[in-house]
Amino acid sequence: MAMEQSYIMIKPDGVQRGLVGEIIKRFEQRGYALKGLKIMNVQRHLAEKHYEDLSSKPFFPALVDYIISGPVVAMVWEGKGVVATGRKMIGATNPLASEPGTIRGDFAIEVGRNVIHGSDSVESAQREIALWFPEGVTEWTQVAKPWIYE
Ligand code: RTP
Repeated sequence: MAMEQSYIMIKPDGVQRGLVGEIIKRFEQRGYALKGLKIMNVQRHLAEKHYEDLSSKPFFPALVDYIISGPVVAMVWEGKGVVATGRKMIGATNPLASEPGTIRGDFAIEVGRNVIHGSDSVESAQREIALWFPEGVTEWTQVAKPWIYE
């Protein structure tokens, strides 16, 4: 049975601030499996496509400039409920409203520097994974599965 996948991206501020290891650690320790991982500079058209639903928002130009301002770490994480749980682990869009213990609640202050992206639905995840990983992701079996799932 195919497991749910989410597209998780450490934004340029998260990379520049050295939070890559901390963020990967949180998803790994939760029990999720890393199926795709790369660091990359983002072309403007890819950032615009990723956030196309927000293209009419006043903050859209600043958002695109932010995403292309430095390398991002693009990831695919897999596991039961990873889309919704990933969003909980990330915290509210506005870091000041994010609970302590969440990634944004522990590491961010402003909405325009909120460190990380996570897909907001299974459908968005499928679209985003196809967009960011056109080459596909890595197939492997998490041997620890029986110790994570009953
Ligand atoms: P993301 O897509 O990055 O995971 O964030 P999200 O679902 O929590 O929030 P969304 O509404 O999709 O917004 C996408 C990103 O746009 C920036 N933003 N800036 N200045 C503003 O009012 C504002 N609102 C949103 C944030 O970087 C947000 O993560």
